Amino acid sequence: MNNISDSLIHSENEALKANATTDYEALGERLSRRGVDIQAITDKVAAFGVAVPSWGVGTGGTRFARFPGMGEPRDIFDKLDDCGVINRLTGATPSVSLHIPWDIASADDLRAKAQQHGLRFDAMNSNTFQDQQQQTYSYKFGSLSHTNAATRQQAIEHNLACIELGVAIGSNALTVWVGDGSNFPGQTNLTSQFERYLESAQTIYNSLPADWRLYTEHKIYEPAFYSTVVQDWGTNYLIAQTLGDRAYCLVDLGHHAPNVNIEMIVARLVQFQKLGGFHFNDSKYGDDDLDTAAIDPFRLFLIFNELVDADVRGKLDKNLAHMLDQSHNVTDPIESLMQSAMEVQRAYAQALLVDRKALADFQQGNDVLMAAQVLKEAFRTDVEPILAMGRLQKGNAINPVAAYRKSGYRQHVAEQRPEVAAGSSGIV
Ligand code: AFD
Ligand code: MN
Ligand code: MN
Repeated sequence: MNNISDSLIHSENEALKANATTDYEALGERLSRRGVDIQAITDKVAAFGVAVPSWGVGTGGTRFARFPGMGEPRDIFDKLDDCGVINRLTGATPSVSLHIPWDIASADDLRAKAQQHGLRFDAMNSNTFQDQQQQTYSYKFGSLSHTNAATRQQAIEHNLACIELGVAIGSNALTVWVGDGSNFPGQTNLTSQFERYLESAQTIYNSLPADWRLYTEHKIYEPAFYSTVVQDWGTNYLIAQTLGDRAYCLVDLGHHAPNVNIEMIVARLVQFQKLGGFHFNDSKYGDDDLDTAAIDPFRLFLIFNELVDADVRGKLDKNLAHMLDQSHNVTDPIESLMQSAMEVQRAYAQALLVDRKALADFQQGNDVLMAAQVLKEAFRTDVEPILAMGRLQKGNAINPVAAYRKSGYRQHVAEQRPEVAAGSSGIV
């Protein structure tokens, strides 16, 4: 259970309500001068949710060390309690994405716990980048693309088991990320390794229930440092094309080379109907898994600008999977995930404010400066009153982090959840 009571949220909101309303009305007045109806934007943003990764509520680590956090969840049920807190306060995270085998439990128990918090299950994530106890074949040299057929088969069967559990808990998608690749030139034949991957992935795809989707996630490097089988969006697109209609590319923001134009990748995948969804996070250098928009909020805005542009043209897939994927080493994961979910909503709100007609006209006339300014004007708008009012109207907290701290939830669970010993490393 969690101790975020309705009365706590109510009393916290009472204290903030007057200012929130004044700010909202002031922004509403400004936006109406631009012909924008603030309530229409508020409704869209408040209805926009992202899935929380179950692994995100634990304290992560780096390749060097892992420092345990206070009151870390011991199992998937504790994790779901934490996810319940995030959604209760923000109203922005109605679903949870499970990682198997980390989160294995009985389907009935999972469903019951999720129901208790009003949560749904988003995409299932398989794990063939680590060896599990009692596993026959090692993934040291790969999984779905391993040279040994029996190892590939074991990895395939693991994915099928993920689907089976997913069906039982109401999920409808499988996300596959593999660490397969090579560390030295010559270690692997790049072509045959990809052939083996495709064959394995096809077998998994062919077993998908009719209403399921398969998301494959590309990542430029790590844990393999010379080559990675699914290293970029081009390869990812080839996979989705090869497998079939229900195979889509998942874009994790941290999985590209520095300075890559991610919004353009998004535009391309949308254009060719292969964008499956996102893993939102942020990074300075590599797959840093920092809080969403912590480093480059403008980039997140530009990604949402592409999504809204596609939506306006009637080209946006309504079933896109929006998920967070972050690792927290020095913050309280619940606070970071709440913050990130709200940052995603913020970028969406800003993108909805772009004057699309003006932008199209400036683009058509090659008025570069003004076209850029149209985007900047939307990005510069402080949409916090919209986000806050959306939460207030839905009965969530105007200021989720403040309400969370006031609740004493972390101290409360710390009493029930003993500290987990510091492992050697804890990369997730
Ligand atoms: C990886 C991927 C991913 C995967 C996770 C494992 O981003 O989605 O499931 O880390 O912790 O880098
Ligand atoms: Mn990811
Ligand atoms: Mn990652």
